[in-house]
Amino acid sequence: MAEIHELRSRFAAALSRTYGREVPAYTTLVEVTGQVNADFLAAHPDSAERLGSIARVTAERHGAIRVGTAAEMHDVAVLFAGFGMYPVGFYDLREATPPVPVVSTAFRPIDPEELARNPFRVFTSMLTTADRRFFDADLQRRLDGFLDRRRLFPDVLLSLARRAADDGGLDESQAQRFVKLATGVFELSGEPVDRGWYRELEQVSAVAADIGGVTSTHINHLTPRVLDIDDLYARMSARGIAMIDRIQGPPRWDGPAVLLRQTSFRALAEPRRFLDSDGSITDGELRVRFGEVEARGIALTPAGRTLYDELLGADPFNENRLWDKRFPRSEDDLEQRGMAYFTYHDGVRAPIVYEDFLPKSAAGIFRSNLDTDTRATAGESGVGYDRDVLAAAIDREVHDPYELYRRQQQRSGGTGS
Ligand code: OOG
Ligand code: NI
Repeated sequence: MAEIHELRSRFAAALSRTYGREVPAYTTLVEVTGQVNADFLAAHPDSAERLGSIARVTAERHGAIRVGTAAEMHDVAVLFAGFGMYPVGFYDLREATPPVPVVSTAFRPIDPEELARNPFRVFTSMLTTADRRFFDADLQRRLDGFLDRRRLFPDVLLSLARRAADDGGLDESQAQRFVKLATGVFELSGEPVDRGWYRELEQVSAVAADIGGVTSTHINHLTPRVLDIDDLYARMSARGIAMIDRIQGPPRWDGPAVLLRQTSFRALAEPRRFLDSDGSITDGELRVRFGEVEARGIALTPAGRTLYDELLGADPFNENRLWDKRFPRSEDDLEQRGMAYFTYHDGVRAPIVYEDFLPKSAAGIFRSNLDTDTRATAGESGVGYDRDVLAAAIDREVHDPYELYRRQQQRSGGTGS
């Protein structure tokens, strides 16, 4: 039998192969990431693996997908449970600047042993079609109708996922089928795109068009993990790949790596076929899929996170100075101020790696890859898309990331903050 973690590893690897075929710049990114990691490991043999073994880091990816309805989100939850990935965290990107009309969660393993085996995670966003600040009643009705008519996930795929989740794995032939079908649903479809409909949605939001303008879904980026993101940024730029203008997340400094630093390159124009109103099919292109890379640091407690958010919200020109002055300069400081999570096996303190995402960075990543920002009209959101609504839609618990880190710390003999 192929156990769940084996299914997850194969799924991540299969998506990586497919994405590399479809988006050649991704292959370059993975190559350069591998070189940076090898050099970093050679230069820092004692510390490079403190936040995860090199085997884990080399295989580590996160993907991002976007769906249109609560029913689709429910199917996503069924599918990912078959790979041992569960919803963690609630991100409301409508509150970002500029706003994106989605709410999101991340599907990922939640047990430390499972994370160590393969931490594959997928940032999953759901379109908020009932939010009147973005969609008027007429557009919502047509959009919901379009979304209700499509099926993203075949029944056979969902039943294989249920079986894997129930039995803790699948026999070899079913495992192969499961991974193949699951990878297939996230490939870019060759179906012609209805030009008028796509353009209408694009007027509201490019993300709305990407989600509701087509009859399928796709992975829109797949992100490798790098040990030195500043080095990676420089090497990619030297190869002539234009990265976005900054690294999202905490600034570069010589103190402890915390949370998550990410950067990306712009979506590439890819050939697509379009269906025009007169019934003719023509060639064109769309920019939807991009490249991203990330470096992970220590998970912060709510107190640490509050300080992070405060410093990040401050004057950007002062960010580095403020950070140097106010952020804990060492793991000892972080621990003393109760600002980060650690394990304490056999009296040895080790940092717990941050396994989640950052809403401000996510908004920056969304934005860096769009030609136009979305404008929300004034007014009430109309419908409460909150964590409980999401949990009800997918009929499972949306885990609180802090709770998971705290539990891990406590189980190792720490007190938990
Ligand atoms: C998701 C953007 C967020 C990240 O790493 O913060 C994200 C999307 O583009 O759908 O992936
Ligand atoms: Ni991402």
